Amino acid sequence: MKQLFNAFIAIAVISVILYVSINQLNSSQGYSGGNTLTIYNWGDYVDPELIARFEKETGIKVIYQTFDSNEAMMTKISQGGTTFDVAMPSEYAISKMKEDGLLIPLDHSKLPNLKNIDTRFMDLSFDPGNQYSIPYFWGTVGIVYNPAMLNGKKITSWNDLWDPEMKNKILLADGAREVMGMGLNSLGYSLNDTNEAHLQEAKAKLNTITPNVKAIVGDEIKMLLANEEAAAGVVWSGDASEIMGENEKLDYVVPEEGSNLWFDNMVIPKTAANREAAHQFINFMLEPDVAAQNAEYVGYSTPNKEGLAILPEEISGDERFYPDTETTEKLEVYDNLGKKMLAHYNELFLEFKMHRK
Ligand code: N2P
Repeated sequence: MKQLFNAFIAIAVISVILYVSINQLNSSQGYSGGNTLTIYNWGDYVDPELIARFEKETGIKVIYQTFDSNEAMMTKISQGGTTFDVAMPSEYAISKMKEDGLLIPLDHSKLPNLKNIDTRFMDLSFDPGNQYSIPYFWGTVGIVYNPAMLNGKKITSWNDLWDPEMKNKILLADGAREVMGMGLNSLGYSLNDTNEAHLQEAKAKLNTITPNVKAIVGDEIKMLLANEEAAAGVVWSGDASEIMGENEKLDYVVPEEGSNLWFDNMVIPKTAANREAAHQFINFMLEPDVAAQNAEYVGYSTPNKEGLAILPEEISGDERFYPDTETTEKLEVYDNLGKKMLAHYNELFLEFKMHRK
């Protein structure tokens, strides 16, 4: 009996030690649920002043981490290990994360500012009823270019980038869907195409653009283009707007063969430790003045109707970044192609990158 009692005491002591050290580990990494909020967002995708304002208004400490592709973000979240309270995936990633059970349904009663979002961006097919995600930014993929470095030439199509005169003058954003989409669209195929012959044709076509590609880069693409280190770049619209703010010689075009229309929404991953604060943060980002300040800072297009109304006309009236419904209807939203096809797109993109070496 005494032995049993001793064993019981030993187990109890070990459990307490384990519990305390795990908690210490969590809080030393800053990942305890307590009064902290861990946000996982794209690089350069929030005005840091707004994070400071949220911390001041709520007393919640924000831990801010970044990713540079939906694929990297999904891998990290599905591995668990790190607790993220709010993340900002794009639509096809949201659909996949929902499927994989990685998201929690949102409590709309805690998001009264949802009324500020333009209904055009609500209830889209990747998340009916916005059960799991709330609009953050939206935009297109296109080409930012410097006519002064191209003898005044105007770029209008993806195929212009294959022109031998573009030798070593192009930068590409480091995204599998974006680059594969460019290859597919340039051939007249859908950027959601899953036909193997079309995909191989797109990759073979991409290989032929290699001499024109100076580099495939992340967020530094903005600095390189603004500093005229390259004449053209395949970028997300908001990056283009920021670059053009730095260098007025540049222009942005959504290629005539078609391109991508995307939506980045805020979600709460299943592993969130502080769901209450996560809702508080999402609601804060939906305040009209917050949404407007954030849009002005990052250069991306806000889905917040009330926020848009207080932005200067030179921003809200710029059709390159706020295209009307007629224009956006001609663009394609990425479908969730499923695990296998997504992996195949990544593989083909990687092969293209290797081909450059
Ligand atoms: C910001 C990246 C925005 C990603 N640097 C568009 N989905």
